[in-house]
Amino acid sequence: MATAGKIIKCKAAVCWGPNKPLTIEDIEVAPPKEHEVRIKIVATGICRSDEHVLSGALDYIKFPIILGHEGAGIVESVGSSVTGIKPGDKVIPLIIPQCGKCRCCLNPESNFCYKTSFGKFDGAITENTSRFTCKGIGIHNFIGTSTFTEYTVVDDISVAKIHDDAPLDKVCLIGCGFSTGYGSVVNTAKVKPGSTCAVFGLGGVGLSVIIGCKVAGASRIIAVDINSDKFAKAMECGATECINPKDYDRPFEKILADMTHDGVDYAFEVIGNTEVMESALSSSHFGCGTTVIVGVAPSSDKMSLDPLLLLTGRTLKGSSFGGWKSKDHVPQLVSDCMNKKFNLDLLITHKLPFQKINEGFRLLCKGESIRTVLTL
Ligand code: COD
Ligand code: ZN
Ligand code: ZN
Repeated sequence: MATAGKIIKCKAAVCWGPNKPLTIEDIEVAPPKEHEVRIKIVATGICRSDEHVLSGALDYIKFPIILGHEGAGIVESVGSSVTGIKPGDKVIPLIIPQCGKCRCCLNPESNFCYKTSFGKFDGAITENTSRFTCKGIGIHNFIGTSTFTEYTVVDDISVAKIHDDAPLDKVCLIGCGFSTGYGSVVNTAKVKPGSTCAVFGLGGVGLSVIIGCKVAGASRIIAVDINSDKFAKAMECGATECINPKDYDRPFEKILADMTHDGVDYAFEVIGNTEVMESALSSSHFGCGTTVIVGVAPSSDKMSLDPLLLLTGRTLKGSSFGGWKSKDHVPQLVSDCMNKKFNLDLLITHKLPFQKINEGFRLLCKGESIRTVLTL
């Protein structure tokens, strides 16, 4: 392409610090170096951890930064030594890379990678730099992705090539929220047909858990939230019943035990609340129940756990990015979406032009949207 090897000037939403609206700025995006890929972003979802940075909840983030980690686009150019990806390819940037060589990548049971910045958020791609500048100031990258910009540069281990006909304004959700929830069911819990599941928290990720439980053939999917406004959407996604803990004055695990002959087969915590994690574990059936933690609790919060719950046959697990090995599995998830194995339209409540990004955040904060997809 004519722009290959050159600096690209384009628009990006820059976050200058917590609790400030994003501003659309003219930025410069440097060409990709060795093992890097420059991508024209076409669509991006606004996901929960973008909002956590904006509200100041993630205090280790470095500013200024370009947020966004749930995007899809088209490769503009590639740096040297990049194989398997070429200009014109449709791609999804990956929040967890897959180098294919480290101890985690070589373990078929793990979807982590030594090269991940997930959990350390150092604001850089591999070379410890980013390719963005604005008004002469270097701008940090977010979890190796940064999708709130017309062009971004990512490491080649942090991008998956997807089907040429993939609808980018839908499959962008596969970059984080959908895959996180859905994979926690099919990979981490390995829900079996006919089982009983409880899903705590009905945001975009929790609804994706419900979609996964339905695909896995669960016969009961109990959706739990303290906000009953979330129930209609949960039923649409496949929940078989919805309950609000606020409607009861007994410990919630007792309510669930009564409803399910002593507990559920699978419980999912999709909020990030340690008390709910404890309640989810207690709601699972002795001898066979599995609980999966999907929500990320504030780092100061600790879970307290009666070891007897585990000793008597319950399993407790955690799941990031749904256990998917990112580079291997994202293309398959995109094909599954195109083959209508699941319907991402259920999660997309709003579509806005990129310039209205702050409106998208407002909708998410107020709980009025599940997902807003921005098109660039
Ligand atoms: N009991 C029941 N429901 C509750 C409770 C409670 N005590 N507290 C809150 N809820 C409900 C809320 O009403 C809401 O409906 C739901 O829980 C949470 O919804 P959202 O919209 O906040 O959540 P999601 O689905 O967009 O995101 C959930 C996560 C678990 C991913 C998120 O909150 C999280 O933990 N993010 C951590 C950051 C991270 O790294 N995530 C991965 C990349 S985004
Ligand atoms: Zn996310
Ligand atoms: Zn690796």
